[in-house]
Amino acid sequence: MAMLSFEKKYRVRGGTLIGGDLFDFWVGPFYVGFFGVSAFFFALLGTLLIVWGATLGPTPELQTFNLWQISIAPPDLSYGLGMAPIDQGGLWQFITICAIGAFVSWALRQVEISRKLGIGFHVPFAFSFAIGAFVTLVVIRPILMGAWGHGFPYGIMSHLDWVSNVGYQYLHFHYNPAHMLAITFFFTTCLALAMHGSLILSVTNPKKGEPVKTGEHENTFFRDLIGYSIGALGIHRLGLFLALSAVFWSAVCIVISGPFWTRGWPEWWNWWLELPLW
Ligand code: 07D
Ligand code: 07D
Ligand code: U10
Repeated sequence: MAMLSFEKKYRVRGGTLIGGDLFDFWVGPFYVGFFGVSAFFFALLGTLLIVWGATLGPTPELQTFNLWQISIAPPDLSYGLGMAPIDQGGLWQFITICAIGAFVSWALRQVEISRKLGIGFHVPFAFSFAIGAFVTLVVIRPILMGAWGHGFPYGIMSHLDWVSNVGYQYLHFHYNPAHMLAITFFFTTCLALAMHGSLILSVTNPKKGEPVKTGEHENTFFRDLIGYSIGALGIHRLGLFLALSAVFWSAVCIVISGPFWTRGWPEWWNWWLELPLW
């Protein structure tokens, strides 16, 4: 079915989680829905708060609007888990609420669209892992450590400084075992996507005049090469598993740094030297 006639068929009422028919319409290509309005609201408000925060910054005029220099810092550690004045981290707290509001709205919008289409909830399920990692960084870990000041600053360069500083607080972050797992899953995700993308192109995009090949060719390539093919559905399951595992272990690696391990990560490996076996 051509895209246009398909859209006519499925662009009908229903499937909303909240708001009934009220926002059940499209604007151009975009589905709106209650969560489209709330996502739009939170994203716009959060962005405006960042712009406002930029004008309050210490570097006036041109510097203020250097996109790379804009940074909204969390409150000082001395504010603990309380609210801070607006120009001393309060803004960061409001922007955090807007960010979570926008991300969660976006996920629920994915749910409504999936319901309309009668497809699974795999996409919102996957996106919720990204939201989970963000919430781990700016809500869960700060709460476990007793201060909002442990969140990362909202700025392009400044958030890199935060990652580096926090990394070196634990001496050598590469020795964090969950960080190792996360990195391995990220690298494996790239390997899997490169293998899958290249295999599909090699089969479905042949030279002029050559016929398009089939799933049999895909299977046979990997059986000939490594003795096993995971299959057309299997590679997508594996890809999703690898990517979600990468984000999951990322969240684990940062939430254990501080709340559950306060020394350098190289020292964690002493358990090996301390095995009674030796
Ligand atoms: C390609 C999908 C499109 C999304 C893009 C990002 C903004 C920010 C905001 C001016 C893959 C849009 C960016 C809306 C503008 C302001 C205030 C996704 C694609 C193009 N980071 N990070 C980047 C975010 C964290 C780290 C780039 C966000 C953690 C390192 C971009 C978050 C840690 C490096 C960016 C977030 C961390 C980056 C490219 C949230 C650990 C880089 C991102 C909400 C996870 C790289 C200058 C990209 C870079 C980079 C955005 C969180 C580490 C600005 C939105 C705290 C080490 N990060 N990041 O392509 O070049 O993602 O930085 O959690 O080297 Mg980051
Ligand atoms: C948090 C992003 C969520 C995004 C959302 C959506 C918008 C809309 C709009 C485009 C999690 C946002 C959307 C804003 C945009 C439009 C229109 C994703 C998030 C919800 N590290 N490290 C990681 C590596 C070192 C350190 C993770 C590698 C050093 C710290 C990953 C190396 C030290 C932290 C990773 C390396 C150090 C991490 C990041 C190599 C520094 C974290 C991925 C090769 C000296 C962070 C949860 C991630 C983490 C993290 C990889 C080196 C420190 C596994 C490959 C040794 C402090 N590092 N790292 O988590 O786990 O994505 O965060 O050296 O906090 Mg590391
Ligand atoms: C995959 C795939 C596959 C495909 C695919 C894909 C995975 C099977 C079949 C998809 C992959 C690609 C297309 C490849 C490229 C993708 C990437 C590299 C990933 C990164 C993507 C990007 C960088 C693009 C990001 C773009 C975004 C997020 C769009 C930005 C959109 C907006 C700003 C609008 C958002 C819409 C919303 C919120 C809802 C509707 C709202 C509007 C239309 C705006 C108007 C608002 C209203 C009507 C509501 C009114 C609002 C109110 C009342 C609130 C206001 C309140 C105030 C107080 C102001 O596997 O193969 O192929 O394609």
